[in-house]
Amino acid sequence: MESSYFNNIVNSEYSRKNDGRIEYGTAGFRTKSDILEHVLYRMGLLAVLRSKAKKAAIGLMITASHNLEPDNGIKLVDSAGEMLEVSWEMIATNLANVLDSDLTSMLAHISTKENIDLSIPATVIIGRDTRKSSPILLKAVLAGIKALNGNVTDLGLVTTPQLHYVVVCTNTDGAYGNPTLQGYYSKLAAVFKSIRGTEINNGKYISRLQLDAANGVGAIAVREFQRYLKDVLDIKLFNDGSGDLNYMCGADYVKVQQTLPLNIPSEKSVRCVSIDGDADRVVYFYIDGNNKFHLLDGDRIATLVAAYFKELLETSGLSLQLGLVQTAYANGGSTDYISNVLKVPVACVPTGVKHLHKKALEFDIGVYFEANGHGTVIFKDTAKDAIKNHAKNEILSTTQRVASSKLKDVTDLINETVGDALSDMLLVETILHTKGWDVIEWERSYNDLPNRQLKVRVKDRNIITTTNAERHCLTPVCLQEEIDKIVSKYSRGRSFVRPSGTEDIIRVYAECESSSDVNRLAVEVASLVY
Ligand code: NG1
Ligand code: ZN
Repeated sequence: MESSYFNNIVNSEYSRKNDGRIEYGTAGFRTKSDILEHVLYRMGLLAVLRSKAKKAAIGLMITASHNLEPDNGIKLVDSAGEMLEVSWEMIATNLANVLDSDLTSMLAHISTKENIDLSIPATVIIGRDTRKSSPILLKAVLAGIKALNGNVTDLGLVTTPQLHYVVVCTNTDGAYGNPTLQGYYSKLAAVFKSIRGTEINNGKYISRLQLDAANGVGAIAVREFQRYLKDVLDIKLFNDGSGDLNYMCGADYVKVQQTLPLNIPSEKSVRCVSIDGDADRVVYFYIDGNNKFHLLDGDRIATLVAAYFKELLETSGLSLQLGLVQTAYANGGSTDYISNVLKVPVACVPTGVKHLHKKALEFDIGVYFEANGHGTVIFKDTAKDAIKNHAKNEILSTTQRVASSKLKDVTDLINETVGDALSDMLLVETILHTKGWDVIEWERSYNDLPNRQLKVRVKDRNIITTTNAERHCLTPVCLQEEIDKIVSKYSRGRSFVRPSGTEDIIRVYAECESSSDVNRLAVEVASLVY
């Protein structure tokens, strides 16, 4: 069957028109949209094979997340809603780069090597962001899926986490929720409302926030939440899609530039939220009475969430192992706080959600966040059962019972499949509401060390290789020694360099005690890699 099955697969409309190599990186394929059509066609083909291999529905998201409008990209979502299995990343890269003349034989090779039963039906669930190039790329994907007779569920304009959610719900026969957008909104909104009860405000917490949607697809989802939550949470929407995507706005801009996004009114002490172009990252910020900008990033969200879970576990008397996973970009202030004050085990892994997710699976309850605001909480099945059963335990005291059922409700508010800006936001809002905290109280738990990120353009970023969760350079030889020398001059100094997986640059990170020195530290280290 195999050789004939892949006949007529080469489609002249989607022939490979350039020689440049493209790689399936931490965020799938991502580059200028005008050189992506053949890649998207081929990913349509691959998604059908992956679906047959897993005997389940597979997701495809067309997005370039926080990148500017001219870029686009595609990532595959595996059957349990997680990122594509690592061994298939290489298969995807090979398929994207093969000559048209070898496409048929490579598909046959993949299906033999992966032992794929081609008679099994395939389903591919597709989502896309609001980029102007997305419809053309969608057409290419659809052509690929159709060429191998796959079935398609096209969700249209959705956030990346919504696509992950629908894939999981589809493959678990609805046990995780209804596999529709309506299922997504109603599940999260219902839990959010039921936890909040009738008390809309509490203590210093006021149920109002300003949200910068990066002019991306998240704005559509926010409008839906405005409808679902209109009586309990007042969300003022900015950068709602009428301006340029991710241009001087969105979570990445706010995190890296540490400044207000365009269009957000600088109202003193008002909680503000920025999400990115596909709504899988979220950061908070506010302006104080002196017009100073304060950022509450992924590290802050992680510590708030971990502290809350720790409190609920202790109060309910439930013994589950809680752990937190970060990357080298986590602020040293947050890591000290987690280890020394919260006393929650903390692990550091290389950049990229797949690494964080994998490590978090080792804990009963694993909280993971990148400093840029991409993260979530995941639970072992046994932990979820324990939480459910504990809430029903009759010998619990009232305090234990209340904590126990809160723990259960909060679990339902989390999109475990992937970092989800809006589900994370609802979780933060829930915790702040419960504690009666405004954003200033939240910030009080620890001090961030002043920090700076720089991008350096080099000829070949891959000359830099790293180890120890990217915190030390292996090559070029002696580079680490030079970095160490510079860092040792700064009190509480820390700095590292690594090649980006999504842009053709080297990233430089620096932090130290003094805000007036941190720029100098970053520039000194950056000058070593020019
Ligand atoms: P690179 O370009 O490899 O640094 C960036 C982010 C990652 C992750 C990916 C995927 C930083 C420093 N890096 O990766 O955390 O989110 O994009 O989008 O924020
Ligand atoms: Zn994103």
